[in-house]
Amino acid sequence: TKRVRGVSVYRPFVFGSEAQPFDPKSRPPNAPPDHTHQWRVFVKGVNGEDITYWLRKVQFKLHETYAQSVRTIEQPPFEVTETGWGEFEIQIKLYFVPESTEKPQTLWHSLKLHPYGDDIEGKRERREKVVSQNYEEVIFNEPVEQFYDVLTGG
Ligand code: SLL
Repeated sequence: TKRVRGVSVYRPFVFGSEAQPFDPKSRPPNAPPDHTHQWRVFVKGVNGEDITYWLRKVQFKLHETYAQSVRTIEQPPFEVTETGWGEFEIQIKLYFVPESTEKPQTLWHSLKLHPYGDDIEGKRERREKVVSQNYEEVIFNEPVEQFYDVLTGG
């Protein structure tokens, strides 16, 4: 398969996490007693854009304190919702559509559970959602022709 020489194609996406302390009056019934937060880690398109034309699946590797710490998500939404007590680094592996012939790319996200900045106490009391997300671009350098067509809608 031929590559498109001298061309790089950039595709934007967003990845990150959202976390919220349990409501003391209604903890999730199945949450272990030491868990304090519900959280979600995700990979998604910018403004809800469908990115499945280049992203095939996402593998999230959680802390080894989690049962089945490797979670593979094969269709959108590419996300994992969990409960827990601690912050840790999540390994996120992006797998591209087969016609791309691209190797998976790995990124890391620091799961944030706790608010920071001004008014930490107030934020805690209001159980404010803690959002930590990044805009990122995947770069496909000299994509194979069949994938270049997919990427550019040709
Ligand atoms: C810490 N280095 O000590 C981190 C580890 C681990 C978080 C955080 C619960 C897992 C379970 C959980 O929140 N693990 O279901 O037991 O802060």
